Amino acid sequence: MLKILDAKVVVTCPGRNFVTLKITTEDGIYGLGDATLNGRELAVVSYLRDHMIPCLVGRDAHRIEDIWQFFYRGSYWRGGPVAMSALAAVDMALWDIKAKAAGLPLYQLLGGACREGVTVYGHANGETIEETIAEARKYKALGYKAIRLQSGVPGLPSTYGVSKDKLFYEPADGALPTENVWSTPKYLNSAPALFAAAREALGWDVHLLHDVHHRLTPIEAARLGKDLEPYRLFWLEDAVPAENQAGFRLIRQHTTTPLAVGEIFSGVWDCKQLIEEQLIDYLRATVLHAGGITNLRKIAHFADLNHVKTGCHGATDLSPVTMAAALHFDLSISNFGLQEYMRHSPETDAVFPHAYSFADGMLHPGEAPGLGVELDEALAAKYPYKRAYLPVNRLEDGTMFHW
Ligand code: KDG
Ligand code: MG
Repeated sequence: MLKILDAKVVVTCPGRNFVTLKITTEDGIYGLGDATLNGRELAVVSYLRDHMIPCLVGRDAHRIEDIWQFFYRGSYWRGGPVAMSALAAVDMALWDIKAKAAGLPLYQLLGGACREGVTVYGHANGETIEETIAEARKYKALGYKAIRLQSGVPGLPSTYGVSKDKLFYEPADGALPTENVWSTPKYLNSAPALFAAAREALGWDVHLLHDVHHRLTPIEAARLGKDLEPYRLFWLEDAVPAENQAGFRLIRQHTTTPLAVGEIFSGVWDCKQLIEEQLIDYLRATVLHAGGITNLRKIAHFADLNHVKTGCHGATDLSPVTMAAALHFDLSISNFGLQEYMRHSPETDAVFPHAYSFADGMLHPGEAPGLGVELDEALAAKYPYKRAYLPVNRLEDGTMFHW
Protein backbone atom coordinates (compact mmCIF):
# COMPACT_ATOMS: atom_id res chain seq x y z
CA MET A 1 0.00 0.00 0.00
CA LEU A 2 1.36 3.38 -1.03
CA LYS A 3 -1.14 5.70 0.60
CA ILE A 4 -1.99 9.01 -1.05
CA LEU A 5 -1.43 11.74 1.52
CA ASP A 6 -2.28 14.81 -0.45
CA ALA A 7 -2.79 16.26 -3.92
CA LYS A 8 -2.66 19.82 -5.16
CA VAL A 9 -3.07 21.71 -8.40
CA VAL A 10 -0.44 24.20 -9.58
CA VAL A 11 -1.38 26.76 -12.24
CA THR A 12 1.46 28.63 -13.89
CA CYS A 13 1.95 30.79 -16.99
CA PRO A 14 5.60 30.85 -18.10
CA GLY A 15 4.55 32.35 -21.45
CA ARG A 16 1.42 30.20 -21.63
CA ASN A 17 -0.88 28.54 -19.08
CA PHE A 18 -0.22 25.08 -17.65
CA VAL A 19 -2.20 23.15 -15.05
CA THR A 20 -0.25 20.51 -13.12
CA LEU A 21 -1.45 17.99 -10.54
CA LYS A 22 0.99 16.89 -7.85
CA ILE A 23 0.07 13.78 -5.85
CA THR A 24 2.12 13.02 -2.72
CA THR A 25 2.22 9.68 -0.92
CA GLU A 26 2.92 8.86 2.75
CA ASP A 27 6.39 7.61 1.75
CA GLY A 28 7.21 11.05 0.35
CA ILE A 29 7.15 9.89 -3.29
CA TYR A 30 5.27 12.33 -5.48
CA GLY A 31 3.98 12.19 -9.03
CA LEU A 32 3.10 14.85 -11.59
CA GLY A 33 0.24 14.93 -14.09
CA ASP A 34 -0.59 17.49 -16.77
CA ALA A 35 -4.19 18.78 -16.78
CA THR A 36 -3.87 21.63 -19.29
CA LEU A 37 -6.91 22.21 -21.52
CA ASN A 38 -6.07 25.15 -23.74
CA GLY A 39 -8.48 28.07 -23.22
CA ARG A 40 -10.54 26.20 -20.57
CA GLU A 41 -7.83 25.65 -17.95
CA LEU A 42 -9.76 26.67 -14.84
CA ALA A 43 -12.64 24.29 -15.55
CA VAL A 44 -10.18 21.40 -15.14
CA VAL A 45 -8.65 23.00 -12.04
CA SER A 46 -12.07 23.06 -10.41
CA TYR A 47 -12.86 19.52 -11.56
CA LEU A 48 -9.68 18.31 -9.86
CA ARG A 49 -9.77 20.48 -6.73
CA ASP A 50 -13.48 20.35 -6.01
CA HIS A 51 -14.42 16.89 -7.25
CA MET A 52 -11.46 14.52 -7.55
CA ILE A 53 -8.86 15.34 -4.91
CA PRO A 54 -11.26 14.76 -1.98
CA CYS A 55 -11.81 11.21 -3.31
CA LEU A 56 -8.09 10.57 -3.92
CA VAL A 57 -6.72 11.15 -0.45
CA GLY A 58 -6.23 7.88 1.45
CA ARG A 59 -6.30 5.61 -1.63
CA ASP A 60 -3.50 3.22 -2.61
CA ALA A 61 -1.46 4.98 -5.34
CA HIS A 62 -0.46 1.58 -6.75
CA ARG A 63 -4.05 0.77 -7.81
CA ILE A 64 -3.96 2.76 -11.04
CA GLU A 65 -6.57 0.84 -13.03
CA ASP A 66 -8.97 0.72 -10.08
CA ILE A 67 -8.63 4.46 -9.46
CA TRP A 68 -9.13 5.12 -13.18
CA GLN A 69 -12.34 3.08 -13.19
CA PHE A 70 -13.49 4.67 -9.91
CA PHE A 71 -13.41 8.13 -11.48
CA TYR A 72 -14.57 7.15 -14.98
CA ARG A 73 -17.51 4.97 -14.00
CA GLY A 74 -18.04 6.63 -10.65
CA SER A 75 -18.65 10.15 -11.90
CA TYR A 76 -21.83 8.96 -13.68
CA TRP A 77 -21.23 11.78 -16.27
CA ARG A 78 -18.64 10.02 -18.37
CA GLY A 79 -16.12 11.45 -20.78
CA GLY A 80 -15.70 14.89 -22.31
CA PRO A 81 -12.49 16.93 -22.49
CA VAL A 82 -12.69 18.49 -19.01
CA ALA A 83 -13.28 15.23 -17.12
CA MET A 84 -10.87 13.20 -19.26
CA SER A 85 -8.06 15.77 -18.92
CA ALA A 86 -8.52 15.76 -15.14
CA LEU A 87 -8.56 11.95 -15.10
CA ALA A 88 -5.45 11.92 -17.29
CA ALA A 89 -3.58 14.10 -14.81
CA VAL A 90 -4.40 11.67 -11.98
CA ASP A 91 -3.37 8.72 -14.16
CA MET A 92 -0.04 10.26 -15.25
CA ALA A 93 0.81 11.20 -11.66
CA LEU A 94 0.06 7.66 -10.45
CA TRP A 95 2.25 6.09 -13.17
CA ASP A 96 4.99 8.57 -12.22
CA ILE A 97 4.71 7.45 -8.59
CA LYS A 98 4.67 3.73 -9.43
CA ALA A 99 7.74 4.01 -11.65
CA LYS A 100 9.60 6.09 -9.04
CA ALA A 101 8.73 3.51 -6.39
CA ALA A 102 10.17 0.82 -8.68
CA GLY A 103 13.24 2.97 -9.40
CA LEU A 104 12.65 2.66 -13.16
CA PRO A 105 11.91 4.99 -16.05
CA LEU A 106 8.21 4.56 -16.82
CA TYR A 107 8.72 2.95 -20.23
CA GLN A 108 10.25 -0.08 -18.48
CA LEU A 109 7.01 -0.67 -16.59
CA LEU A 110 5.03 -0.36 -19.83
CA GLY A 111 6.88 -3.31 -21.36
CA GLY A 112 10.24 -1.79 -22.19
CA ALA A 113 11.54 -0.04 -25.30
CA CYS A 114 10.30 -1.20 -28.71
CA ARG A 115 12.66 1.18 -30.54
CA GLU A 116 15.81 3.23 -29.98
CA GLY A 117 13.99 6.56 -29.79
CA VAL A 118 10.82 8.39 -30.71
CA THR A 119 10.86 9.97 -34.17
CA VAL A 120 9.31 13.44 -34.02
CA TYR A 121 8.13 16.07 -36.46
CA GLY A 122 8.75 19.79 -36.20
CA HIS A 123 6.69 22.73 -37.46
CA ALA A 124 7.91 24.84 -40.38
CA ASN A 125 5.70 27.77 -41.28
CA GLY A 126 5.79 31.08 -43.07
CA GLU A 127 3.64 33.75 -44.70
CA THR A 128 4.86 32.62 -48.12
CA ILE A 129 5.90 29.30 -49.65
CA GLU A 130 9.51 30.51 -49.85
CA GLU A 131 9.53 31.45 -46.16
CA THR A 132 8.03 28.08 -45.19
CA ILE A 133 10.62 26.18 -47.19
CA ALA A 134 13.42 28.24 -45.67
CA GLU A 135 12.11 27.23 -42.22
CA ALA A 136 11.87 23.59 -43.27
CA ARG A 137 15.52 23.65 -44.33
CA LYS A 138 16.42 24.70 -40.77
CA TYR A 139 14.59 21.66 -39.38
CA LYS A 140 16.37 19.39 -41.83
CA ALA A 141 19.70 20.88 -40.75
CA LEU A 142 18.79 20.14 -37.12
CA GLY A 143 18.30 16.48 -38.03
CA TYR A 144 14.50 16.27 -38.23
CA LYS A 145 13.25 13.40 -40.40
CA ALA A 146 9.68 14.71 -40.56
CA ILE A 147 8.39 18.27 -40.91
CA ARG A 148 4.91 19.78 -40.91
CA LEU A 149 4.46 22.57 -43.44
CA GLN A 150 1.90 25.38 -43.01
CA SER A 151 1.90 28.46 -45.20
CA GLY A 152 -0.10 31.69 -45.41
CA VAL A 153 -3.12 31.62 -47.74
CA PRO A 154 -2.92 34.46 -50.29
CA GLY A 155 -5.84 36.85 -49.73
CA LEU A 156 -6.38 35.95 -46.06
CA PRO A 157 -5.01 38.24 -43.32
CA SER A 158 -3.90 35.32 -41.11
CA THR A 159 -3.76 31.53 -41.35
CA TYR A 160 -3.76 28.70 -38.80
CA GLY A 161 -0.25 27.46 -38.09
CA VAL A 162 1.58 30.54 -39.37
CA SER A 163 3.22 32.44 -36.54
CA LYS A 164 5.33 35.53 -36.06
CA ASP A 165 7.50 33.74 -33.53
CA LYS A 166 8.67 30.80 -35.63
CA LEU A 167 9.93 28.75 -32.68
CA PHE A 168 7.09 29.12 -30.20
CA TYR A 169 3.71 29.23 -31.92
CA GLU A 170 0.98 30.05 -29.39
CA PRO A 171 -2.46 30.30 -30.98
CA ALA A 172 -4.14 31.14 -27.64
CA ASP A 173 -3.29 34.79 -28.10
CA GLY A 174 -6.08 36.89 -26.58
CA ALA A 175 -7.78 37.69 -23.26
CA LEU A 176 -10.87 37.42 -25.46
CA PRO A 177 -10.94 35.23 -28.60
CA THR A 178 -9.26 36.75 -31.66
CA GLU A 179 -11.52 36.60 -34.75
CA ASN A 180 -9.87 35.17 -37.86
CA VAL A 181 -11.22 34.99 -41.42
CA TRP A 182 -11.33 31.82 -43.53
CA SER A 183 -11.93 30.97 -47.18
CA THR A 184 -11.96 27.33 -48.25
CA PRO A 185 -11.61 28.10 -52.02
CA LYS A 186 -8.54 30.29 -51.39
CA TYR A 187 -7.00 27.60 -49.20
CA LEU A 188 -7.68 24.75 -51.62
CA ASN A 189 -6.10 26.76 -54.43
CA SER A 190 -2.90 27.38 -52.50
CA ALA A 191 -2.13 24.23 -50.47
CA PRO A 192 -0.97 21.91 -53.31
CA ALA A 193 1.46 24.56 -54.60
CA LEU A 194 3.21 24.56 -51.21
CA PHE A 195 3.91 20.83 -51.42
CA ALA A 196 4.93 20.93 -55.08
CA ALA A 197 7.53 23.58 -54.23
CA ALA A 198 8.56 21.77 -51.04
CA ARG A 199 9.31 18.47 -52.83
CA GLU A 200 11.28 20.37 -55.45
CA ALA A 201 13.32 22.17 -52.80
CA LEU A 202 13.60 19.57 -50.01
CA GLY A 203 13.66 16.33 -51.99
CA TRP A 204 12.07 13.01 -51.04
CA ASP A 205 14.12 11.80 -48.08
CA VAL A 206 12.10 13.81 -45.56
CA HIS A 207 8.54 13.15 -44.40
CA LEU A 208 6.16 16.05 -45.02
CA LEU A 209 2.93 16.61 -43.09
CA HIS A 210 0.08 19.10 -43.17
CA ASP A 211 -2.70 20.12 -40.76
CA VAL A 212 -6.04 21.26 -42.20
CA HIS A 213 -7.31 22.00 -38.67
CA HIS A 214 -10.84 20.68 -39.19
CA ARG A 215 -11.83 23.11 -41.96
CA LEU A 216 -13.10 21.05 -44.89
CA THR A 217 -16.12 18.94 -45.72
CA PRO A 218 -15.47 15.29 -46.63
CA ILE A 219 -15.72 15.93 -50.38
CA GLU A 220 -13.40 18.95 -50.15
CA ALA A 221 -10.96 16.88 -48.11
CA ALA A 222 -11.16 14.10 -50.71
CA ARG A 223 -10.20 16.59 -53.40
CA LEU A 224 -7.30 17.98 -51.37
CA GLY A 225 -6.09 14.46 -50.63
CA LYS A 226 -6.08 13.68 -54.35
CA ASP A 227 -4.35 16.94 -55.24
CA LEU A 228 -1.61 16.16 -52.69
CA GLU A 229 -1.06 12.54 -53.76
CA PRO A 230 1.90 13.31 -56.06
CA TYR A 231 3.83 14.78 -53.08
CA ARG A 232 3.49 11.66 -50.89
CA LEU A 233 2.56 13.25 -47.57
CA PHE A 234 3.27 11.30 -44.38
CA TRP A 235 -0.18 12.43 -43.25
CA LEU A 236 -2.94 14.91 -43.86
CA GLU A 237 -4.27 15.93 -40.46
CA ASP A 238 -7.75 16.85 -39.21
CA ALA A 239 -9.11 17.23 -42.73
CA VAL A 240 -12.69 17.50 -41.42
CA PRO A 241 -14.23 17.85 -37.95
CA ALA A 242 -14.46 14.26 -36.77
CA GLU A 243 -17.64 14.18 -34.69
CA ASN A 244 -19.27 12.46 -37.66
CA GLN A 245 -16.88 9.56 -38.05
CA ALA A 246 -18.71 8.16 -41.08
CA GLY A 247 -17.61 11.27 -43.00
CA PHE A 248 -14.16 9.72 -43.28
CA ARG A 249 -15.55 6.92 -45.47
CA LEU A 250 -15.97 9.37 -48.29
CA ILE A 251 -12.45 10.79 -47.97
CA ARG A 252 -11.00 7.30 -47.74
CA GLN A 253 -12.74 6.12 -50.92
CA HIS A 254 -11.17 8.93 -52.93
CA THR A 255 -7.58 9.27 -51.87
CA THR A 256 -4.46 7.33 -50.90
CA THR A 257 -3.06 10.28 -48.94
CA PRO A 258 -2.68 8.92 -45.37
CA LEU A 259 -5.08 10.46 -42.87
CA ALA A 260 -4.46 11.51 -39.27
CA VAL A 261 -7.07 12.77 -36.83
CA GLY A 262 -7.86 13.01 -33.14
CA GLU A 263 -5.93 15.61 -31.16
CA ILE A 264 -9.21 16.68 -29.55
CA PHE A 265 -10.52 13.15 -28.89
CA SER A 266 -11.37 12.28 -25.28
CA GLY A 267 -11.32 8.50 -25.62
CA VAL A 268 -12.11 5.46 -27.70
CA TRP A 269 -15.74 6.42 -28.31
CA ASP A 270 -14.57 9.37 -30.42
CA CYS A 271 -12.70 7.05 -32.77
CA LYS A 272 -14.17 3.54 -32.50
CA GLN A 273 -15.67 3.64 -35.99
CA LEU A 274 -12.63 5.37 -37.49
CA ILE A 275 -10.43 2.58 -36.16
CA GLU A 276 -12.75 -0.37 -36.73
CA GLU A 277 -13.44 0.57 -40.36
CA GLN A 278 -9.77 1.44 -40.93
CA LEU A 279 -10.76 4.93 -42.06
CA ILE A 280 -7.59 6.57 -40.74
CA ASP A 281 -3.90 5.77 -40.64
CA TYR A 282 -2.73 7.73 -37.58
CA LEU A 283 -4.52 8.51 -34.35
CA ARG A 284 -3.57 11.88 -32.83
CA ALA A 285 -5.10 11.28 -29.39
CA THR A 286 -2.78 12.07 -26.47
CA VAL A 287 -2.14 10.80 -22.97
CA LEU A 288 -3.57 14.10 -21.72
CA HIS A 289 -6.90 14.79 -23.42
CA ALA A 290 -7.75 11.12 -23.97
CA GLY A 291 -7.75 10.09 -20.31
CA GLY A 292 -4.17 9.20 -19.48
CA ILE A 293 -1.62 6.51 -20.20
CA THR A 294 -3.98 3.77 -18.98
CA ASN A 295 -6.67 4.73 -21.48
CA LEU A 296 -4.42 5.57 -24.44
CA ARG A 297 -2.66 2.20 -24.17
CA LYS A 298 -5.99 0.41 -24.57
CA ILE A 299 -6.92 2.58 -27.54
CA ALA A 300 -3.50 1.99 -29.12
CA HIS A 301 -3.82 -1.79 -28.76
CA PHE A 302 -7.24 -1.65 -30.41
CA ALA A 303 -5.81 0.56 -33.16
CA ASP A 304 -2.96 -1.90 -33.71
CA LEU A 305 -5.47 -4.64 -34.58
CA ASN A 306 -6.86 -2.36 -37.28
CA HIS A 307 -3.65 -1.14 -38.96
CA VAL A 308 -3.84 2.27 -37.29
CA LYS A 309 -0.66 3.76 -35.82
CA THR A 310 -0.25 6.45 -33.19
CA GLY A 311 0.69 10.06 -33.91
CA CYS A 312 0.36 11.79 -30.56
CA HIS A 313 -0.47 15.47 -30.38
CA GLY A 314 2.51 17.40 -28.99
CA ALA A 315 1.77 21.11 -29.34
CA THR A 316 3.14 23.61 -26.80
CA ASP A 317 -0.13 23.65 -24.86
CA LEU A 318 0.71 20.14 -23.68
CA SER A 319 3.20 20.63 -20.86
CA PRO A 320 6.59 18.88 -20.57
CA VAL A 321 4.82 16.46 -18.20
CA THR A 322 2.60 15.29 -21.09
CA MET A 323 5.56 15.28 -23.46
CA ALA A 324 7.48 12.98 -21.10
CA ALA A 325 4.46 10.69 -20.58
CA ALA A 326 3.91 10.54 -24.34
CA LEU A 327 7.54 9.59 -24.94
CA HIS A 328 7.42 6.70 -22.46
CA PHE A 329 4.19 5.57 -24.13
CA ASP A 330 5.60 5.98 -27.67
CA LEU A 331 8.73 4.04 -26.84
CA SER A 332 6.79 1.10 -25.42
CA ILE A 333 3.99 0.42 -27.92
CA SER A 334 4.27 -1.72 -31.04
CA ASN A 335 2.23 0.53 -33.37
CA PHE A 336 3.99 3.84 -32.85
CA GLY A 337 3.83 6.09 -35.92
CA LEU A 338 5.22 9.56 -35.23
CA GLN A 339 5.25 12.08 -32.36
CA GLU A 340 4.62 15.81 -32.73
CA TYR A 341 7.24 18.01 -31.08
CA MET A 342 6.73 21.75 -30.80
CA ARG A 343 9.54 22.97 -28.63
CA HIS A 344 8.66 24.69 -25.35
CA SER A 345 10.11 28.07 -24.48
CA PRO A 346 13.16 28.29 -22.17
CA GLU A 347 10.85 29.75 -19.46
CA THR A 348 8.61 26.66 -19.63
CA ASP A 349 11.58 24.27 -19.64
CA ALA A 350 12.94 26.05 -16.54
CA VAL A 351 9.64 25.53 -14.66
CA PHE A 352 9.56 21.87 -15.77
CA PRO A 353 13.16 20.56 -15.83
CA HIS A 354 13.08 17.25 -17.72
CA ALA A 355 15.15 14.22 -18.59
CA TYR A 356 13.97 13.89 -22.21
CA SER A 357 16.29 15.07 -24.94
CA PHE A 358 16.48 15.41 -28.73
CA ALA A 359 19.11 13.90 -31.05
CA ASP A 360 19.06 12.81 -34.72
CA GLY A 361 15.38 13.59 -35.28
CA MET A 362 14.31 11.58 -32.23
CA LEU A 363 13.37 12.29 -28.65
CA HIS A 364 14.23 9.90 -25.82
CA PRO A 365 12.51 10.07 -22.41
CA GLY A 366 15.79 9.46 -20.56
CA GLU A 367 16.54 7.05 -17.72
CA ALA A 368 15.37 9.01 -14.66
CA PRO A 369 12.90 7.04 -12.51
CA GLY A 370 9.24 7.86 -13.22
CA LEU A 371 8.29 10.30 -15.97
CA GLY A 372 11.57 12.18 -15.56
CA VAL A 373 10.02 15.64 -15.13
CA GLU A 374 10.21 17.99 -12.15
CA LEU A 375 8.11 21.02 -11.24
CA ASP A 376 9.97 24.02 -9.84
CA GLU A 377 7.13 25.32 -7.67
CA ALA A 378 8.92 28.50 -6.53
CA LEU A 379 9.57 29.47 -10.15
CA ALA A 380 6.05 28.44 -11.21
CA ALA A 381 4.62 30.81 -8.57
CA LYS A 382 6.33 33.73 -10.31
CA TYR A 383 4.13 33.26 -13.40
CA PRO A 384 0.45 33.76 -12.42
CA TYR A 385 -2.41 32.50 -14.61
CA LYS A 386 -3.32 34.78 -17.51
CA ARG A 387 -6.64 34.23 -19.28
CA ALA A 388 -6.01 33.29 -22.90
CA TYR A 389 -8.41 32.00 -25.55
CA LEU A 390 -7.86 30.16 -28.80
CA PRO A 391 -9.04 32.17 -31.83
CA VAL A 392 -12.40 31.72 -33.52
CA ASN A 393 -12.98 31.70 -37.27
CA ARG A 394 -15.54 33.38 -39.53
CA LEU A 395 -16.05 33.00 -43.26
CA GLU A 396 -15.53 36.12 -45.36
CA ASP A 397 -19.29 36.85 -45.19
CA GLY A 398 -19.24 36.72 -41.39
CA THR A 399 -20.58 33.18 -40.84
CA MET A 400 -19.10 31.45 -37.77
CA PHE A 401 -16.83 28.61 -38.89
CA HIS A 402 -14.49 25.97 -37.42
CA TRP A 403 -11.11 27.15 -36.14
O1 KDG B 1 -4.76 23.87 -28.33
C1 KDG B 1 -4.87 23.75 -29.71
C2 KDG B 1 -3.55 23.38 -30.34
O2 KDG B 1 -2.91 22.37 -29.62
C3 KDG B 1 -3.72 22.96 -31.75
O3 KDG B 1 -4.25 24.01 -32.49
C4 KDG B 1 -2.39 22.53 -32.35
O4 KDG B 1 -3.47 21.53 -34.22
C5 KDG B 1 -2.52 21.59 -33.50
C6 KDG B 1 -1.40 20.69 -33.74
O5 KDG B 1 -1.53 19.88 -34.66
O6 KDG B 1 -0.40 20.78 -33.03
MG1 MG C 1 -3.47 19.63 -35.32
